[in-house]
Amino acid sequence: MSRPVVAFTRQYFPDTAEPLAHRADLRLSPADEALDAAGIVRHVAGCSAAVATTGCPFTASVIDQLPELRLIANVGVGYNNIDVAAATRRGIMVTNTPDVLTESTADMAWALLLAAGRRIGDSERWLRDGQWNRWAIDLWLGADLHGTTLGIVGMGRIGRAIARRAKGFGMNVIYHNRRTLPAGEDEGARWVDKAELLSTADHVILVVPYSAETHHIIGAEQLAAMKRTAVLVNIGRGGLVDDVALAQALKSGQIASAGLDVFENEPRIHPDLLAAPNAVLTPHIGSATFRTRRAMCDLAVANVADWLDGKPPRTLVNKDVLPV
Ligand code: 8YV
Repeated sequence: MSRPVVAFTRQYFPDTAEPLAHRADLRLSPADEALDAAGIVRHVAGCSAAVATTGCPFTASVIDQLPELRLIANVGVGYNNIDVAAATRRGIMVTNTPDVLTESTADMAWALLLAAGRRIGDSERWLRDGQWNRWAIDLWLGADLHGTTLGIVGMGRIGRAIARRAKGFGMNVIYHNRRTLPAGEDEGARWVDKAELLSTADHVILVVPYSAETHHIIGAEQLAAMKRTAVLVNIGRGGLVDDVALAQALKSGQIASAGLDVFENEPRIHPDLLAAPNAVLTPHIGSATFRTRRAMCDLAVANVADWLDGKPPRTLVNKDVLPV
């Protein structure tokens, strides 16, 4: 009997695929750039499992063109690159990599909040440009974080880890998520509706999954509702924020600054954001630590191994795909 073929749609660590080599044929990614939909169809054709990641589009149409596919193992906790409903209809299992990236992504939210609040980006550029030839009492003044109110949109695992860190900064934490079920109370956070969060938080962090429902949850109207001294951080997905409206709000001083790890059309960044001195921009590196990225790859591969063993993958997203 022929061995199952597992496709890797991106280049991961050189040894990532090794644990599967004795039980499956491996089709490694030919290039380090992202494959588009047509590229994925070509690369994954005939494979029964694919290891994917953010930016690898497994749309309904891609899935329809891959009749042999049984499993998509995403390297990432978010899986908005996959049409899970279409996969489920076709009986394809979808897995993600929760938990292993929670703490490093929460760290990154704080890195961006601190960098944008305390003007690390623009003051560093000024120093490197050789402009540090004077002192003034009001040079590079930034926002206080300690003792202020932090608003977290999305109180899942990463939101809670962010809230835990806020304790050390003596911050008051409010949060909003769809459910009013206790989610952040253990962290001393208080649920408020979105309007209250935007108007009362001194700083706002977005860490909610992206979906049609959360598309542009921050646009011109919401930015206008925020404090003019506020810092906005986005470590969720680019589509949560209307980048054009944000660039405008940064330019007009509607909000003080932003720390962004994700963008609407990444890796293409809106030129007005690139031009905004009061934005700290990072290339989607929320989970990018040595330990975390390894753990994510290991978990994705463990999901494929579970499936090869005939077991339900350990972090299956669409549990309704399993036979009852
Ligand atoms: C990764 C992420 O950077 O987990 C997620 O949802 O967006 C990030 O951790 C990404 O999946 C790797 O491409």
